[in-house]
Amino acid sequence: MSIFTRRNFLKSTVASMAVLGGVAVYWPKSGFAQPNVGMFNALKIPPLLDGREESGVQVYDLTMQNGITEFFEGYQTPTSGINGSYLGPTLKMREGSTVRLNVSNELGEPSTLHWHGMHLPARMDGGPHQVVNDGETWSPEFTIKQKAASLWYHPHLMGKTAEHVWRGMAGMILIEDSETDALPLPKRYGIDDVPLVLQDRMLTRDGRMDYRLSMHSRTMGMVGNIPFANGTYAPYFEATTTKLRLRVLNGSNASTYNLALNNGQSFTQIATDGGLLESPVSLTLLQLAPAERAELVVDLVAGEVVTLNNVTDGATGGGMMANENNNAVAFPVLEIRAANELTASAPPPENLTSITWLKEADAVKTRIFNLEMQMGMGRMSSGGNSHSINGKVLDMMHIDETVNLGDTEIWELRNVSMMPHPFHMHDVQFQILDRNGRPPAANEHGRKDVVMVNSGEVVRIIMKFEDYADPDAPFMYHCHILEHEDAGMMGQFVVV
Ligand SMILES: [Cu+2]
Repeated sequence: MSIFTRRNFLKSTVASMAVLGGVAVYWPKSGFAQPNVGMFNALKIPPLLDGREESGVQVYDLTMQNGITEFFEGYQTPTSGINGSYLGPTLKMREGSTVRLNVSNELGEPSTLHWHGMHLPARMDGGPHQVVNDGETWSPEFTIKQKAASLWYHPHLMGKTAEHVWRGMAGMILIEDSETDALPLPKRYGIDDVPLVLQDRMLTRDGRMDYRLSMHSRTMGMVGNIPFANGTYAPYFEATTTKLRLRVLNGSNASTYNLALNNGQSFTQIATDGGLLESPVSLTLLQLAPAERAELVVDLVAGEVVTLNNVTDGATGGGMMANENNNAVAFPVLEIRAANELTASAPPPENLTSITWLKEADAVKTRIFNLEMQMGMGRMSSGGNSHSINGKVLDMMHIDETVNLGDTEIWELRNVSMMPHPFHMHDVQFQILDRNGRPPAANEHGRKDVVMVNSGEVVRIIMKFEDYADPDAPFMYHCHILEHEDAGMMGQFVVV
């Protein structure tokens, strides 16, 4: 094994094929290619921010800022982050507590911070309507009215979300509750309970991470050729327990990941976007669309090295463009090095939680959302209105849907385009009724705020609108391929 030097780094060829831990690695684009020397950087763990108590409110101070990140030794990459140069702290919150987030903007340009997956008043949501100008501080306050979950936060400025996330602004939010307190799950942050923010980025040969859209990336979404986990390139993690809980977030702009262990062993999914599944689900392959989260428990044997890979086998999607966006490239995501002596962890209990299942019969309305893509060259090159929902691109002055507080509704998502679109809606955690008439897989049978809708698919989701109504402040729904969102593949609903 050779030392990974700046010199052979630069010499590594584009479109190279290498073998890492038995997995062929192929990066089809220009820029840095994968080195063939294994995983050599300790996984960075974002700092945990508990907040400070101020008269019964948990207060978190977050500053959006620019900085320099050295992803590669000797290369200074201009980036943006929250309370740091890249990514942000992991925010720990508790169900029932009231939180205030002081969001200060030192970017030199407007942005926002959106609390993805959070049930909250629309004015506190941090969407495109809650712009934080340079030099200003925005302080939303709300009470956590949902169960334990791994959520996240990221900018959501109209037309700029993709670029701001690409530059590094994102972080995780871990909500805990009395139920998770009582469960024997791994919960020591950074030791056996580890956040894993997966992203891919494209760097130029001088180390810059410019956000530049080609006609292709404008249409398909921006896909990088360098995978990062928590902003770490080629990461390894030294595990000290027989069970490792990974809170995986697909924080990429457009890529879907298909995760599997290199030894072919199964792993256990215990939670989805909005919290615990009712029972653990054993998997050998997990597809994670942009913005989706999954909490996994990986079993380890003392002394072994296991790699979590993005694989091409079994990748799903459908449609002529399904193999875009990293479905067609394999690469290692995280190498897990188990210590020679491991502390024994308890297995995840069979009953993790109970979910109140919404009944189709209780839905007062079904709304249809056609997810579309126009293929005319004129549209594709015209600056981004090739993606739309129900024939419309976002108009921030127009309310697309009006929902009554307390109602249960079914939203029928029809992908009539040629590529998959991960659909996200704000305010609620929904449940998937069916995909093309068939019930969802066991690991999607839980609380969700993002659902992949594959080409040609009809996915029906059901949700209840509770607690918060405001006729003047809309929530958003949109494709979570950030380039599609920025191009207006987004709509607004109000709860009244
Ligand atoms: Cu999309």
